[in-house]
Amino acid sequence: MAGHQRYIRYIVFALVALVLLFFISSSSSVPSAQWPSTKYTPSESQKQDETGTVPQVPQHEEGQLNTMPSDTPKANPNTTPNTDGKQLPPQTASGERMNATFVTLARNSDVWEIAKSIRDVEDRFNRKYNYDWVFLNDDDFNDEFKNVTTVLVSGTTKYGKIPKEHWSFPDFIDQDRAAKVREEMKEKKIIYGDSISYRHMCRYESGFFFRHPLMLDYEWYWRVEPSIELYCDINYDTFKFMADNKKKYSFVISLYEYVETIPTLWDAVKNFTSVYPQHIVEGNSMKFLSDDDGKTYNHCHFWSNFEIGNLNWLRSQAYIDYFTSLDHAGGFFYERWGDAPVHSIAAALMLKKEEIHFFNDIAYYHVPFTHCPTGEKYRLDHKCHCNPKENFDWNGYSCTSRFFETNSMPKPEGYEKEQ
Ligand SMILES: Nc1nc2c(ncn2[C@@H]2O[C@H](COP(=O)(O)OP(=O)(O)O)[C@@H](O)[C@H]2O)c(=O)[nH]1
Ligand SMILES: *[C@@H]1O[C@H](CO)[C@@H](O)[C@H](O)[C@H]1NC(C)=O
Ligand SMILES: *[C@@H]1O[C@H](CO)[C@@H](O)[C@H](O)[C@H]1NC(C)=O
Ligand SMILES: *[C@@H]1O[C@H](CO)[C@@H](O)[C@H](O)[C@H]1NC(C)=O
Ligand SMILES: [Mg+2]
Repeated sequence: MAGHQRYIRYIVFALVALVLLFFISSSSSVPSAQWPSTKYTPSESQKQDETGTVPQVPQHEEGQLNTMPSDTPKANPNTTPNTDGKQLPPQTASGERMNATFVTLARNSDVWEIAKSIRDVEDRFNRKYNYDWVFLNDDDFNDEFKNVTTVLVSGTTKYGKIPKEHWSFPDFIDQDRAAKVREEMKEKKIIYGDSISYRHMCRYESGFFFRHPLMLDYEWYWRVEPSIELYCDINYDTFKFMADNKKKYSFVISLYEYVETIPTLWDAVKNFTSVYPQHIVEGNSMKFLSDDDGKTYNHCHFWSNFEIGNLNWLRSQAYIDYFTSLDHAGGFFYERWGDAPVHSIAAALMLKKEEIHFFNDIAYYHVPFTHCPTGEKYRLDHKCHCNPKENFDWNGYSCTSRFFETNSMPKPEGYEKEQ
């Protein structure tokens, strides 16, 4: 009998010890890991929105059931580190930062799809550079959107609302004519053909995002859309590359535009060039756009859901005159002009051809196309996880071959195998 009681006492004692241990270990998870948190200026590590309020980072509550291992590594005498002579992952890159930001136009409902994009951009690039991220929306961003994106971005996040006059019909647009076009495009099943918001989006990306007050603080931008993927490590500062090599605009995927969305775009461009011949640069990339020296447009464009570019170029008188001229032609509403051909034609005619860069090394996906870098060695060295068979570059619908020819550049080694 006495032995049995002692046995129960042991069990009770063991249970109490276990409960104590549980509370000690779970409360140690409250301070979150500090790696990598170096910011280039401490004052900028605070996240702010336009009104200057600082959203709190959501935290685990004390005593919350947490069966995950603690974030803070503790020395454990019963184990040895398994570093095997290897270095830990590189921390934040040293050196100067460029005057640059990521920029995303999104709705609150895009939160989980942009979260995936941010995760990829951070893992492959920005965790080492901690660049800022500007989010723009025609509506107010909600707390969920701000909370989720704030914790994912390693730099400062900023949230801007688009002024109404940049996201509505200009007064020179005939509403009835625009409505009739949407009806016709719907019948013809043209993608986004009946959408008003998509047209506002294309016009905003064509002519306004770079003039938003939050964007005026920067010289360089990298545009990121929801649901994109990055497939390789990017181990250098792409903004610095642009500056050092005198680049103003860049792309990873190029293709032919749907003709139905831009029937008179080229006419409008020709009207612009005849009024403003001074804005057309010598040594431009006309050969990329036209097979007959400008008479007709071949519909080639750089896909603008990815862009790294120079904001001061977009804010230049030349670009503003170009956008204003196209805007008054009405094609954002009477047709369905996309910001991709609008940006591309501007870059091809108003920049020197050497100022446009093809980032072969940025492996990228936006539905339905993949850019997977040509060259096996590069892919292995940069831990790429894209299937080279899915690379779109040398496909017949891609204009990237034409870009190489325009610039008399040799195509990357091994490209024939990917055609
Ligand atoms: N705030 C806002 N963003 C939009 C709207 N429509 C599209 N976007 C954003 O504009 C970009 C392009 O839209 P998306 O649906 O990806 O078009 P697609 O890539 O051409 O199919 C994405 O970053 C979207 O989040 C809108 O009505 N409001
Ligand atoms: C976002 O964070 C704020 C501040 O911590 C918090 O009050 C709010 O409940 C959070 N909202 C959502 C939707 O997560
Ligand atoms: C960044 O660039 C913008 C636009 O050119 C400029 O107004 C701003 O002063 C620059 N900021 C810094 C810190 O150089
Ligand atoms: C180009 O200009 C001509 C002459 O002013 C005009 O009739 C035509 O509608 C314009 N085309 C476009 C697409 O704006
Ligand atoms: Mg998209």
